[in-house]
Amino acid sequence: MTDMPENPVVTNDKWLAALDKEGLRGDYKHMRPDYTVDQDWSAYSAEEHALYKRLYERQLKLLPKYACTEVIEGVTQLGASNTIPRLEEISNKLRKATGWELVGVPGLVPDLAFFKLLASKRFPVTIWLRKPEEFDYIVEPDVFHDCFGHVPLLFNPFFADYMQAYGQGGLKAKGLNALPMLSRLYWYTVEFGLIKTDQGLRAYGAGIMSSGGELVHCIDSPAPSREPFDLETVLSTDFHIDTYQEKYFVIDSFEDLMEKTAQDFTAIYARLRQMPIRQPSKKYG
Ligand code: HBI
Ligand code: FE
Repeated sequence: MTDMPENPVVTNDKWLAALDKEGLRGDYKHMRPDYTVDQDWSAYSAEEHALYKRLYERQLKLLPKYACTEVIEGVTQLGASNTIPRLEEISNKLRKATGWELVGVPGLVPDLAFFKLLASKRFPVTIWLRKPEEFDYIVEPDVFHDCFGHVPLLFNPFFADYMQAYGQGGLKAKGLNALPMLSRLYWYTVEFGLIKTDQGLRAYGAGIMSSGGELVHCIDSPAPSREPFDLETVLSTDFHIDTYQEKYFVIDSFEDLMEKTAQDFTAIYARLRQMPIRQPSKKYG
Protein backbone atom coordinates (compact mmCIF):
# COMPACT_ATOMS: atom_id res chain seq x y z
CA MET A 1 0.00 0.00 0.00
CA THR A 2 1.60 3.25 -1.05
CA ASP A 3 1.90 5.66 1.86
CA MET A 4 -0.72 8.36 1.36
CA PRO A 5 0.27 12.03 1.58
CA GLU A 6 -1.73 13.94 4.16
CA ASN A 7 -2.96 16.43 1.59
CA PRO A 8 -2.30 15.11 -1.91
CA VAL A 9 -0.26 17.39 -4.06
CA VAL A 10 -2.69 18.45 -6.76
CA THR A 11 -0.30 18.75 -9.66
CA ASN A 12 -2.39 21.38 -11.43
CA ASP A 13 -0.71 24.60 -10.30
CA LYS A 14 -3.83 26.64 -11.13
CA TRP A 15 -5.76 24.80 -8.45
CA LEU A 16 -3.01 25.38 -5.91
CA ALA A 17 -2.92 29.10 -6.77
CA ALA A 18 -6.71 29.43 -6.51
CA LEU A 19 -6.83 27.43 -3.28
CA ASP A 20 -4.12 29.67 -1.89
CA LYS A 21 -3.29 29.15 1.79
CA GLU A 22 -6.51 27.35 2.81
CA GLY A 23 -5.31 24.32 0.90
CA LEU A 24 -7.63 21.44 0.12
CA ARG A 25 -10.79 21.39 2.24
CA GLY A 26 -11.58 17.70 2.25
CA ASP A 27 -10.50 15.11 4.81
CA TYR A 28 -7.77 13.08 3.08
CA LYS A 29 -6.82 11.06 6.16
CA HIS A 30 -9.06 8.04 5.61
CA MET A 31 -8.99 7.43 1.88
CA ARG A 32 -8.21 4.18 0.09
CA PRO A 33 -5.09 3.78 -2.14
CA ASP A 34 -7.17 4.92 -5.13
CA TYR A 35 -8.13 8.10 -3.22
CA THR A 36 -11.75 6.98 -2.82
CA VAL A 37 -13.79 7.28 0.39
CA ASP A 38 -17.27 6.14 1.40
CA GLN A 39 -20.16 8.62 1.37
CA ASP A 40 -21.73 8.66 4.81
CA TRP A 41 -25.14 9.92 3.72
CA SER A 42 -26.46 9.97 7.30
CA ALA A 43 -23.81 12.56 8.21
CA TYR A 44 -25.35 15.31 6.06
CA SER A 45 -27.47 17.81 8.04
CA ALA A 46 -30.99 18.90 7.14
CA GLU A 47 -29.51 22.36 6.37
CA GLU A 48 -27.09 20.78 3.89
CA HIS A 49 -29.89 18.87 2.17
CA ALA A 50 -31.91 22.12 2.00
CA LEU A 51 -28.94 24.02 0.51
CA TYR A 52 -28.44 21.29 -2.10
CA LYS A 53 -32.16 21.48 -2.99
CA ARG A 54 -31.92 25.29 -3.43
CA LEU A 55 -28.88 24.92 -5.70
CA TYR A 56 -30.66 22.22 -7.70
CA GLU A 57 -33.87 24.23 -8.13
CA ARG A 58 -32.01 27.36 -9.20
CA GLN A 59 -30.20 25.50 -11.97
CA LEU A 60 -33.16 23.36 -13.01
CA LYS A 61 -35.13 26.50 -13.95
CA LEU A 62 -32.34 27.59 -16.34
CA LEU A 63 -31.89 24.28 -18.17
CA PRO A 64 -34.66 24.58 -20.80
CA LYS A 65 -33.24 27.85 -22.15
CA TYR A 66 -29.50 27.30 -21.67
CA ALA A 67 -28.62 23.58 -21.51
CA CYS A 68 -28.42 21.10 -24.39
CA THR A 69 -30.98 18.29 -24.63
CA GLU A 70 -28.48 15.62 -23.60
CA VAL A 71 -27.91 17.39 -20.27
CA ILE A 72 -31.65 17.82 -19.69
CA GLU A 73 -32.21 14.12 -20.47
CA GLY A 74 -29.45 13.18 -18.04
CA VAL A 75 -30.90 15.36 -15.27
CA THR A 76 -34.27 13.73 -15.87
CA GLN A 77 -32.73 10.25 -15.62
CA LEU A 78 -31.04 11.35 -12.38
CA GLY A 79 -34.41 12.21 -10.93
CA ALA A 80 -35.41 15.11 -8.70
CA SER A 81 -32.92 16.13 -6.03
CA ASN A 82 -34.67 17.23 -2.86
CA THR A 83 -31.65 15.97 -0.95
CA ILE A 84 -27.95 15.37 -1.55
CA PRO A 85 -27.95 12.29 -3.82
CA ARG A 86 -26.86 8.89 -2.60
CA LEU A 87 -23.92 7.92 -4.85
CA GLU A 88 -24.80 4.22 -4.70
CA GLU A 89 -28.33 4.96 -5.92
CA ILE A 90 -27.07 6.94 -8.93
CA SER A 91 -24.43 4.27 -9.65
CA ASN A 92 -27.18 1.66 -9.94
CA LYS A 93 -28.91 3.78 -12.62
CA LEU A 94 -25.65 4.74 -14.33
CA ARG A 95 -24.34 1.17 -14.60
CA LYS A 96 -27.46 0.23 -16.58
CA ALA A 97 -27.16 3.27 -18.88
CA THR A 98 -23.44 3.42 -19.72
CA GLY A 99 -21.58 1.10 -17.34
CA TRP A 100 -20.23 3.98 -15.24
CA GLU A 101 -20.38 4.27 -11.48
CA LEU A 102 -19.76 7.04 -8.95
CA VAL A 103 -17.15 6.86 -6.22
CA GLY A 104 -16.73 9.26 -3.30
CA VAL A 105 -13.53 11.29 -2.98
CA PRO A 106 -12.42 13.85 -0.35
CA GLY A 107 -12.17 16.55 -3.05
CA LEU A 108 -9.59 17.28 -5.75
CA VAL A 109 -7.30 14.30 -6.28
CA PRO A 110 -3.95 14.20 -8.11
CA ASP A 111 -4.19 13.99 -11.89
CA LEU A 112 -2.91 10.39 -12.07
CA ALA A 113 -5.51 9.11 -9.58
CA PHE A 114 -8.16 11.11 -11.45
CA PHE A 115 -7.23 9.67 -14.83
CA LYS A 116 -7.11 6.11 -13.46
CA LEU A 117 -10.64 6.49 -12.09
CA LEU A 118 -12.02 7.91 -15.38
CA ALA A 119 -10.24 5.22 -17.43
CA SER A 120 -12.04 2.59 -15.32
CA LYS A 121 -15.44 4.32 -15.75
CA ARG A 122 -15.54 5.45 -12.12
CA PHE A 123 -16.39 9.13 -11.72
CA PRO A 124 -14.96 10.77 -8.57
CA VAL A 125 -17.58 12.76 -6.67
CA THR A 126 -16.53 15.06 -3.84
CA ILE A 127 -18.53 14.02 -0.75
CA TRP A 128 -18.82 17.43 0.97
CA LEU A 129 -21.17 20.32 0.12
CA ARG A 130 -20.26 24.01 -0.09
CA LYS A 131 -21.18 26.47 2.66
CA PRO A 132 -24.33 28.64 2.29
CA GLU A 133 -22.13 31.70 1.67
CA GLU A 134 -20.63 29.85 -1.34
CA PHE A 135 -24.07 29.52 -2.96
CA ASP A 136 -22.93 31.45 -6.02
CA TYR A 137 -19.31 30.44 -6.31
CA ILE A 138 -16.83 27.87 -5.06
CA VAL A 139 -13.29 27.13 -6.25
CA GLU A 140 -13.03 23.39 -5.52
CA PRO A 141 -15.57 20.96 -6.99
CA ASP A 142 -18.14 20.01 -4.31
CA VAL A 143 -20.90 17.36 -4.37
CA PHE A 144 -23.27 19.73 -6.20
CA HIS A 145 -20.76 20.60 -8.95
CA ASP A 146 -20.01 16.92 -9.49
CA CYS A 147 -23.53 15.49 -9.22
CA PHE A 148 -25.39 18.24 -11.09
CA GLY A 149 -22.55 19.36 -13.35
CA HIS A 150 -20.80 16.16 -14.39
CA VAL A 151 -23.08 13.18 -13.69
CA PRO A 152 -26.03 13.90 -16.07
CA LEU A 153 -23.86 13.64 -19.19
CA LEU A 154 -22.43 10.31 -18.00
CA PHE A 155 -25.84 8.94 -18.99
CA ASN A 156 -25.03 9.88 -22.60
CA PRO A 157 -23.10 7.03 -24.29
CA PHE A 158 -21.00 9.29 -26.52
CA PHE A 159 -20.01 11.61 -23.70
CA ALA A 160 -19.41 8.71 -21.32
CA ASP A 161 -16.99 7.23 -23.89
CA TYR A 162 -15.32 10.62 -24.26
CA MET A 163 -14.75 10.80 -20.49
CA GLN A 164 -13.21 7.32 -20.43
CA ALA A 165 -11.00 8.20 -23.42
CA TYR A 166 -9.97 11.37 -21.59
CA GLY A 167 -8.86 9.27 -18.61
CA GLN A 168 -6.88 6.95 -20.89
CA GLY A 169 -5.39 9.97 -22.67
CA GLY A 170 -4.44 11.44 -19.34
CA LEU A 171 -2.43 8.37 -18.38
CA LYS A 172 -0.55 8.70 -21.70
CA ALA A 173 -0.14 12.47 -21.34
CA LYS A 174 1.38 12.00 -17.89
CA GLY A 175 4.13 9.91 -19.50
CA LEU A 176 4.63 12.56 -22.20
CA ASN A 177 4.75 15.38 -19.66
CA ALA A 178 1.81 16.99 -21.48
CA LEU A 179 -0.66 17.42 -18.61
CA PRO A 180 -0.93 21.22 -18.84
CA MET A 181 -1.95 20.88 -22.51
CA LEU A 182 -4.39 18.05 -21.91
CA SER A 183 -6.01 19.79 -18.95
CA ARG A 184 -7.02 22.58 -21.40
CA LEU A 185 -9.04 20.04 -23.38
CA TYR A 186 -10.83 19.01 -20.19
CA TRP A 187 -11.40 22.62 -19.26
CA TYR A 188 -12.80 23.78 -22.62
CA THR A 189 -15.04 20.76 -23.13
CA VAL A 190 -15.97 18.83 -19.96
CA GLU A 191 -16.04 21.92 -17.74
CA PHE A 192 -16.90 24.86 -20.03
CA GLY A 193 -18.01 23.44 -23.38
CA LEU A 194 -20.77 24.86 -25.59
CA ILE A 195 -22.59 22.98 -28.34
CA LYS A 196 -24.50 23.99 -31.48
CA THR A 197 -28.12 22.73 -31.48
CA ASP A 198 -31.23 23.25 -33.66
CA GLN A 199 -32.48 25.63 -30.97
CA GLY A 200 -29.20 27.62 -31.10
CA LEU A 201 -26.15 27.72 -28.84
CA ARG A 202 -26.41 25.65 -25.66
CA ALA A 203 -24.10 24.76 -22.76
CA TYR A 204 -22.95 21.26 -21.74
CA GLY A 205 -19.86 21.90 -19.54
CA ALA A 206 -20.12 20.97 -15.85
CA GLY A 207 -18.48 24.16 -14.57
CA ILE A 208 -21.16 26.12 -16.44
CA MET A 209 -24.04 23.77 -15.50
CA SER A 210 -23.38 24.11 -11.77
CA SER A 211 -22.99 27.91 -11.88
CA GLY A 212 -26.04 30.18 -11.53
CA GLY A 213 -24.38 33.10 -13.27
CA GLU A 214 -22.21 31.50 -15.88
CA LEU A 215 -24.98 29.34 -17.37
CA VAL A 216 -26.69 32.54 -18.51
CA HIS A 217 -23.48 34.48 -19.21
CA CYS A 218 -21.95 31.87 -21.52
CA ILE A 219 -24.92 32.12 -23.91
CA ASP A 220 -26.34 35.64 -23.45
CA SER A 221 -23.31 37.85 -22.77
CA PRO A 222 -21.56 39.67 -25.66
CA ALA A 223 -18.34 39.79 -23.60
CA PRO A 224 -16.79 36.34 -24.17
CA SER A 225 -15.60 35.07 -27.56
CA ARG A 226 -17.10 31.82 -28.86
CA GLU A 227 -15.31 29.88 -31.54
CA PRO A 228 -15.63 26.50 -33.24
CA PHE A 229 -13.83 23.67 -31.44
CA ASP A 230 -10.38 23.07 -32.91
CA LEU A 231 -8.20 20.55 -31.05
CA GLU A 232 -4.84 22.30 -31.47
CA THR A 233 -6.28 25.71 -30.60
CA VAL A 234 -7.88 24.26 -27.46
CA LEU A 235 -4.70 22.45 -26.39
CA SER A 236 -2.72 25.68 -26.71
CA THR A 237 -5.18 28.16 -25.16
CA ASP A 238 -4.70 29.04 -21.51
CA PHE A 239 -7.67 29.43 -19.13
CA HIS A 240 -8.61 31.13 -15.82
CA ILE A 241 -10.08 29.04 -13.05
CA ASP A 242 -11.56 31.75 -10.86
CA THR A 243 -13.52 34.01 -13.24
CA TYR A 244 -16.14 33.53 -15.94
CA GLN A 245 -14.46 32.24 -19.10
CA GLU A 246 -13.42 34.87 -21.66
CA LYS A 247 -13.44 32.28 -24.42
CA TYR A 248 -15.71 29.29 -25.10
CA PHE A 249 -15.27 26.58 -27.71
CA VAL A 250 -18.33 25.26 -29.55
CA ILE A 251 -18.70 21.65 -30.75
CA ASP A 252 -21.15 20.47 -33.40
CA SER A 253 -22.07 17.27 -31.54
CA PHE A 254 -20.65 14.83 -28.98
CA GLU A 255 -20.02 12.37 -31.79
CA ASP A 256 -17.97 15.04 -33.55
CA LEU A 257 -16.04 15.81 -30.36
CA MET A 258 -15.26 12.09 -29.98
CA GLU A 259 -14.07 11.92 -33.61
CA LYS A 260 -11.90 15.03 -33.36
CA THR A 261 -10.12 13.76 -30.23
CA ALA A 262 -9.83 10.05 -31.04
CA GLN A 263 -6.39 10.49 -32.63
CA ASP A 264 -3.07 10.00 -30.81
CA PHE A 265 -1.90 13.38 -29.45
CA THR A 266 1.82 12.60 -29.24
CA ALA A 267 2.82 14.46 -32.43
CA ILE A 268 0.47 17.35 -31.62
CA TYR A 269 2.02 17.73 -28.16
CA ALA A 270 5.49 17.78 -29.72
CA ARG A 271 4.49 20.48 -32.21
CA LEU A 272 2.56 22.64 -29.74
CA ARG A 273 5.36 22.52 -27.20
CA GLN A 274 7.36 24.75 -29.54
CA MET A 275 4.51 27.27 -29.91
CA PRO A 276 3.56 30.15 -27.62
CA ILE A 277 0.58 29.60 -25.31
CA ARG A 278 -2.49 31.56 -26.50
CA GLN A 279 -4.28 33.82 -24.07
CA PRO A 280 -8.09 33.40 -23.95
CA SER A 281 -9.04 37.06 -23.71
CA LYS A 282 -9.97 39.05 -26.80
CA LYS A 283 -7.56 41.75 -25.63
CA TYR A 284 -4.67 39.56 -26.74
CA GLY A 285 -6.50 38.37 -29.90
N1 HBI B 1 -10.01 15.78 -8.93
N2 HBI B 1 -11.89 15.19 -7.73
C1 HBI B 1 -11.35 15.79 -8.82
N3 HBI B 1 -12.14 16.37 -9.74
C2 HBI B 1 -11.61 16.98 -10.84
O1 HBI B 1 -12.35 17.51 -11.70
C3 HBI B 1 -10.21 17.00 -11.01
C4 HBI B 1 -9.42 16.37 -10.03
N4 HBI B 1 -8.08 16.37 -10.14
C5 HBI B 1 -7.40 16.97 -11.28
C6 HBI B 1 -8.34 17.63 -12.24
N5 HBI B 1 -9.66 17.60 -12.10
C7 HBI B 1 -7.82 18.41 -13.41
O2 HBI B 1 -6.44 18.66 -13.27
C8 HBI B 1 -8.05 17.68 -14.74
O3 HBI B 1 -7.55 18.44 -15.80
C9 HBI B 1 -7.36 16.37 -14.72
FE1 FE C 1 -15.55 19.52 -12.62
